[in-house]
Amino acid sequence: MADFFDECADAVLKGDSELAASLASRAVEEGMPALEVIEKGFVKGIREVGRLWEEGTIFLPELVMGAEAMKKAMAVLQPELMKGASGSLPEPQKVVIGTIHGDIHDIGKTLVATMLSANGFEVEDLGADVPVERFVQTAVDKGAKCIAISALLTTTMPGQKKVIEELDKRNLKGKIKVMVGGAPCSTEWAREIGADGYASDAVSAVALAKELIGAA
Ligand code: B1M
Repeated sequence: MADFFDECADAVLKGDSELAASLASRAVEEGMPALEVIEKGFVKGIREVGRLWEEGTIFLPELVMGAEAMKKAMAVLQPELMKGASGSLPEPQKVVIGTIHGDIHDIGKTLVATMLSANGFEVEDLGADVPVERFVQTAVDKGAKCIAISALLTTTMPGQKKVIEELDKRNLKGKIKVMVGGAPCSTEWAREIGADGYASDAVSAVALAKELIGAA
């Protein structure tokens, strides 16, 4: 399957949305494991796009085209992740998830949201560029015990801390758990801002959410 994963990565690298979508469809038709195809193929491609952009080999239009190709593939593969849903929880548990204010990166966050749903969580996905207040208010309104905040920019990471400060202001810190994730985040960062945990990918995000709500 390694060659197929390379083809998927290449389609994103070329910014070829049509090819990315057709490879994703082929993966579905041939019954390949969707998460593996996403992570070993398409995610590898988009990270390489990011690397090339950072070193100045490609420019913003190519970054945008890579992201579009990635999203087309994800649209085909995400329903498959739900079909493979294995999980149920002892009782219904709600998680509020979103990408923090100022940050429009939503591919990883959406993947995490899908995996949480597939594993039995009721997920309230607020999308991207979500104001601090909205995370907290939604968690209160929906009775969620966990808020999951994604940040992909070093400049937007401090927003994750603001959500925790807002919970603290309302005496909700510890009652509503906070997990953080996204490429620039880390366990150290989570500790520094007083978050309850950090997850590096969608699978560990599910395990962490279960641990935080006491269902692990
Ligand atoms: Co942008 N971008 N981008 N970008 N982009 C990065 C993040 C960057 C690292 C690229 C680079 O320099 N190499 C860089 C940030 C540098 C920094 O902060 N120091 C960057 C920049 C600078 C920018 C702009 C400022 C560029 C500009 O306009 N000049 C701009 C910002 C706009 C804004 O947000 N205000 C911008 C825009 C864009 C696009 C719109 C073109 C597009 C986003 C499209 C979209 O998401 N709808 C884009 C993309 C695609 C990227 C890269 C290339 C790929 C991100 C991605 O989708 N990865 C990215 C480079 C990189 O990350 N290496 C880059 C795939 C995804 C599956 O992985 O999101 O990491 P990821 O999610 C993982 C884990 O992190 C984890 O699970 C996921 C699955 O494994 N995870 C969580 C994520 N969230 C989680 C939450 C959790 C738990 C786990 O619970 C809380």
